[in-house]
Amino acid sequence: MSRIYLPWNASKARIRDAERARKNRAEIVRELSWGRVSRRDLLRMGLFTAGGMLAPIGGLNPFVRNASAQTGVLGVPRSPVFGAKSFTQAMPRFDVLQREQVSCLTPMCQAEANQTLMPVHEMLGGGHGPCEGRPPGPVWAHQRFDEFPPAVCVQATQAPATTNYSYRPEVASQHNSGIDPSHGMPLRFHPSLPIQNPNSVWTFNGTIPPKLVQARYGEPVLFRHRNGLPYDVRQNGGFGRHTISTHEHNGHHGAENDGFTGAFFFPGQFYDYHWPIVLAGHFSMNTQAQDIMASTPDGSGGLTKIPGDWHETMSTHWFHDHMFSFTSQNVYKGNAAMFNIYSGLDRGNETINDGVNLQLPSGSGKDWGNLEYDVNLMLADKAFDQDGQLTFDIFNFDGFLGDVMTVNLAYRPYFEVERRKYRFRILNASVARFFKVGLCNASGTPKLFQQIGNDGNLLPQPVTLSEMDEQGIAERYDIVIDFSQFSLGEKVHLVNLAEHWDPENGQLNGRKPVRDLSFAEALSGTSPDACVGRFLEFRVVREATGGNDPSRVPDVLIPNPDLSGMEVARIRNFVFGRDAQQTTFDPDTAFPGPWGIGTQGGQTLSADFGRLSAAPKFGTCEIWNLINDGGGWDHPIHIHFEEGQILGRNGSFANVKPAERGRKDVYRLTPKGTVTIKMQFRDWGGMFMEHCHNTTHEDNAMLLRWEINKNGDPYLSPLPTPIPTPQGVRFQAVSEVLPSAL
Ligand SMILES: [Cu+2]
Repeated sequence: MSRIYLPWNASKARIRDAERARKNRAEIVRELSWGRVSRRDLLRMGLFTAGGMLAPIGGLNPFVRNASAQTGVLGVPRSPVFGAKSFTQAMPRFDVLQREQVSCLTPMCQAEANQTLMPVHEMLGGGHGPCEGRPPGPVWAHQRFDEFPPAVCVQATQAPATTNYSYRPEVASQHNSGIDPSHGMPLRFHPSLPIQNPNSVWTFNGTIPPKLVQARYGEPVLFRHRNGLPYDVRQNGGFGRHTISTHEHNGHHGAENDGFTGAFFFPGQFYDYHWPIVLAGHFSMNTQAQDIMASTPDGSGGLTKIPGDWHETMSTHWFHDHMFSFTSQNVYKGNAAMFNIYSGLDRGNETINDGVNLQLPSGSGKDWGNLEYDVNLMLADKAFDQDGQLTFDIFNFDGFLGDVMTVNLAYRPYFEVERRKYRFRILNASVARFFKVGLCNASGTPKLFQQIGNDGNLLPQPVTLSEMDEQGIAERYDIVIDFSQFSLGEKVHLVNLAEHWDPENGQLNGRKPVRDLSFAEALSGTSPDACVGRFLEFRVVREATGGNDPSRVPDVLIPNPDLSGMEVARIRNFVFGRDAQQTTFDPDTAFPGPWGIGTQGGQTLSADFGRLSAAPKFGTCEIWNLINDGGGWDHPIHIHFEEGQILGRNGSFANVKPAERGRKDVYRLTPKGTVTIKMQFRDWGGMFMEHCHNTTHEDNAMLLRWEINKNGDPYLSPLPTPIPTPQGVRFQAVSEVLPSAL
């Protein structure tokens, strides 16, 4: 079944049937999320067909009384928006999490997981368990903790929805469309939409706007994530899991800080993530920190040189949940934040002209990290039930699609700008929806802007365009729009041109965008896909503050690291496909498909986080071929820890678009496509993942574990698998090591 939203003129009877079916499906989702029935059970009961449909079996089957269900086509009612109109609410800037002294931490952070015993809530089995959920012992200790003692800490609590009384946009309200942060901000997607129930939405600190962490190279961050979700697994508003694991997306850190899918923690516990924030190559290149290009703001206008390869400087990350087989629900429910990393090159200060700073649009009041003209945008499609509460439907293995477009968790907002350049860091935080973002004026004429970054990395050169490439889930595209090309009072829009509606079967299609529309088509208002068209309105309300725009977009940003001379230790092939097999049946670590990954010509396997599928040797360089099995799907494949460069698409570098010629961490395969990448494995070790970032596919088993081994003590080969429980983490041997892994 694909997710199909009924037309507005659908009959009342059909809408009623659809709503009843949705309620039935929601009950099954609830039973699943409570753990009273597992997806394995549903598969065994024959409720899921090979095609990912809910089979017509009595009792649990929501389709039995609906004739159209027999063809697999069943609508769900469109999400009600309670009369909310587009562009009638201001877009809130991100809520910046406070940077604190490490001495604020209670208890203090430590290299190995804190195993101090605490009483465990009876809903979690009672008894006692460790206060920190990180797996214990030396293998999961923070690597090189003494060498990189945390210089700053950031704390957040994953919590049910509540009103925000401590919103910190870190810009004056004139740079936040007039929003007064001292007013409490209830958790709702628009003033016309109902306030979300506490368990409909779970976010960082339980509030909106989404959160932003600011950090700079050379200043290790300790991120303490507390789990404040309900102890009772059933108190989840129908979807979402109360155990979490937090992945710093594209982080170049030790694996104990990567948010491994099997290293989750429970309500009442915390997990200390140690993000040293070093340049890749820290231990092997420029080790004496002699190159000023490898540098970080010193806090007073100067630079501090740091080791590593400056061509590896990263800028725009995000972090989000990675709970095994619940990632899509948890991220959708609100476990998604952004993380800006500043450096000598990308300083977040547009006036310091020191020969290193690129002076990208940002601001100048602070030494680094100015946000006035540097704006994070989180795009996500959502769906509501008839009460306006956030809803989710897992009975769709193609990919969940919503019909309500949000930016920074606000329904189709507007944002006030000055006549000057702005940087926008655009994140696709959807479950399965791809975007294709373009810019146009009020009359629909496409307008030019510059793409400066891809996956958070500044490109070798900016690329000028009026519409970007498709943007897969988790990809970040940084752009600069120069609003001086517009007049005061003008309104210009970001437009989504990627349509997931499939006219052949009349359904929304979670497999890939079905069609990239022209501006005229997207703006016509006729697309059955409600997330197509204008979604963010820029209102040009002022001249540039100070009368001029000191920011620049240089012709050269960050050249790629030169990998051409690197010896290739290994070529690996990964095939991403359907109808996967499961060869291990560990109830804690294995999950049955339908999606999977075939490694080195082996069979397509569904996820088992106890299985080791690849183990590149520390300090080597490899070429990986990411191959789409076909079937008309796209898969945005994310490889943790190491970013790569695309050597070719379908065998040719000529097929790689200019805006993809930087460093990447998510690779859209395109239908039938193959992407060839080159990567190095250095600095840190441990267990990492590779998976589809269509999180519906990921959760339904298109995920594998790989390890960087032989990094000296305490690394074993392979590592034991952590099995978290509220009473402590136990370890077990790997369930399988693929013969081709080592
Ligand atoms: Cu996929």
